[in-house]
Amino acid sequence: CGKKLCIIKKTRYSDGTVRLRNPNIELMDQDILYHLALGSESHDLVEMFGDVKGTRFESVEAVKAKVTEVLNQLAEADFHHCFQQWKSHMERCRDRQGEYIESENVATFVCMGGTPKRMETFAFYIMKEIGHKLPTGTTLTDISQYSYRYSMYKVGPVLSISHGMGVPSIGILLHEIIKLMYHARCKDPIFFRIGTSGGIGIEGGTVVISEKAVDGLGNDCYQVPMLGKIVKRPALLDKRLSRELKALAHPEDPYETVIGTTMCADDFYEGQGRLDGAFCEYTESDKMVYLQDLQSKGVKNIEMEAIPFAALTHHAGIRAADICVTFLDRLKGDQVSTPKEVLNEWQRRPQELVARYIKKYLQTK
Ligand code: R2B
Ligand code: URA
Repeated sequence: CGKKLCIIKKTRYSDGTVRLRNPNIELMDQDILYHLALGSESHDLVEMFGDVKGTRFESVEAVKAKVTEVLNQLAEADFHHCFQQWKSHMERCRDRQGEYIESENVATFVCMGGTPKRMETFAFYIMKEIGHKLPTGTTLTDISQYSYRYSMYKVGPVLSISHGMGVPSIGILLHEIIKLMYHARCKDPIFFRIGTSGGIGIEGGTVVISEKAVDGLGNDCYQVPMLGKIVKRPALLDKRLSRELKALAHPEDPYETVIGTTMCADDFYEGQGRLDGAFCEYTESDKMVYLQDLQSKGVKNIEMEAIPFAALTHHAGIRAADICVTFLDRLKGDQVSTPKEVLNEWQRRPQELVARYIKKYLQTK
């Protein structure tokens, strides 16, 4: 618990906004979020993403005046608490070149999934679910359309973003989205990956909430070669968030929702033990031994992004959950042969669970 507090202190300001673990960023004149087609100077990221309702102070003096006013209104007993708040405000003022925003925004929900289409569909769906109204005369547009890399939609406190396929693609996106959270001063962000996967010993259409991520060698950390050496970062997901999501599965849902370990592969074919790639140098029985071994270790599904998703969000002190539907049972085959319409319906299942979470969260705030 002490360790958790320490990570939160390292990664959060006292108001819940993200503190970057990279001292270089605040020394830069501007930070270009290249793959999102956004920049900290070219765009007003606070205005676009911060959902800030509150007072904007343009100088340290203005903050001081406000704090003095508040202090004057406070009883002696509150002084210590207020002083601590003021200190952290001042710290942020220095960090952010004298500009301070008193923010009152609710949490930001960052939902990511593989394809631009799925994330566009999710954006429209969540808009209906949370009853969000776009300003008159506007439509939902892809904020990152000119990056030609990822798609991003914003629906009130929800961001719906595509991450592409595989570890490097989601890794790049996570760096830029975590920096976006910092620049935009988003409070208490929660990240969800709503994805697809291959199940192990479970029926197609089952929803798997990952409690743990392992790579193809069984390691539960993200290993990144940096400056010629391997750096390992623990791939940890938020256990409480997984349990909260599981509790939102309805008994009347026409499918199962389970919690388990997720294996993150670096390839769809040989990396997941398939027999139907362009190459295959093992037998069907080798494949079955491998998959059954995974199953005995509690692996419920195989996908391609869980490790960097878990590790980078954890490193940033951001609560995160990976929720994937399974498209097939890998103990029964390799080809995804279920009709497209059925797969489309299955893909909505993790979205429904996340929508239930967001709705519940917003209702209790
Ligand atoms: C699931 O599906 C994709 C491969 O088809 C990959 O992005 C993943 O994790
Ligand atoms: N995505 C994967 O990575 N594997 C599958 O088997 C299905 C979807």
